[in-house]
Amino acid sequence: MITDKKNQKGDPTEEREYHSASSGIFFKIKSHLYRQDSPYQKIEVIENEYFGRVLLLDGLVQTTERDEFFYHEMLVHPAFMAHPSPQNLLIIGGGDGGVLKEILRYTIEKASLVEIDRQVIEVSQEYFPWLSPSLKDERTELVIADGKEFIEKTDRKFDIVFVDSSDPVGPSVSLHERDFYRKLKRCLNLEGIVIAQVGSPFYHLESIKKKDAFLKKLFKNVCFYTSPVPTYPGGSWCFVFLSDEVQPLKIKRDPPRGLKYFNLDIHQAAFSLPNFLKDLGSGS
Ligand code: AG3
Repeated sequence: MITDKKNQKGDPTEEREYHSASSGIFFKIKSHLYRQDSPYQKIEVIENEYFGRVLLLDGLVQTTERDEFFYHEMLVHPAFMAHPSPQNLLIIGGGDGGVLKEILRYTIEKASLVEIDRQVIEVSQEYFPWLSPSLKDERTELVIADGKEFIEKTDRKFDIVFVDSSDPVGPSVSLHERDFYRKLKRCLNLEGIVIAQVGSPFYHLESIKKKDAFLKKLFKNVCFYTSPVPTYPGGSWCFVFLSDEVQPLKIKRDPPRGLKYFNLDIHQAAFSLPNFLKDLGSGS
């Protein structure tokens, strides 16, 4: 995992994220809109000619104006296709509001968003206003807390939990560990589903393999799926669908109208995996 310090080197008119020690992505900075250290991480918003506004946490690209829909639609809609009656939803992380925006397209009772860093929410409301109106929706409950501590304490149960973490560095580390998923399972209703982003199939395969090994011991159905996300390492991203009762390809409803990426053909295709992701357990 490439850490923050490397991103600071080089041309001040560019924002760079290293994906390996010798490769990565760069954005020419049209303007620097925000740069501050919160108690948890460095938060930056830049303006780029092509991608529009770009949000970075500790130097890692989280979302951009131009390509946010790939990630947010693909984190949310697959689970909504499969769950029989999704009413109570939990988002761990996701302070920018993008996941919430997609959830609120459905008729639901309540969506609770648990974000550790209040400043991420405030910055997103100011600089990504198209993502964050969802934060003010009457079905939304905002909780400023550590995601792991929240699930340790709560006795509430949810139909779907979305883990919209950053990479396993900084404040997100615990959200990638076995213990977190073990505790998360206790917060699920009978037909509950957990969806989590698990990284780049190309750059983070070892960490995906480790997750696969412990997740298989916790959930009956451990189904990885992928989607393009142009600005994330490798351009293709991996998610996991976890459930004891629900299977991802048994479709229960149509997607909402107006999506830019997701449809039922994409849903079907996303769970078809390349060989190197298919048999994670067998090779090593
Ligand atoms: N959360 C996942 C971001 C992972 C990006 N990793 C990276 N650039 N190395 C995104 C939050 C959007 N709501």
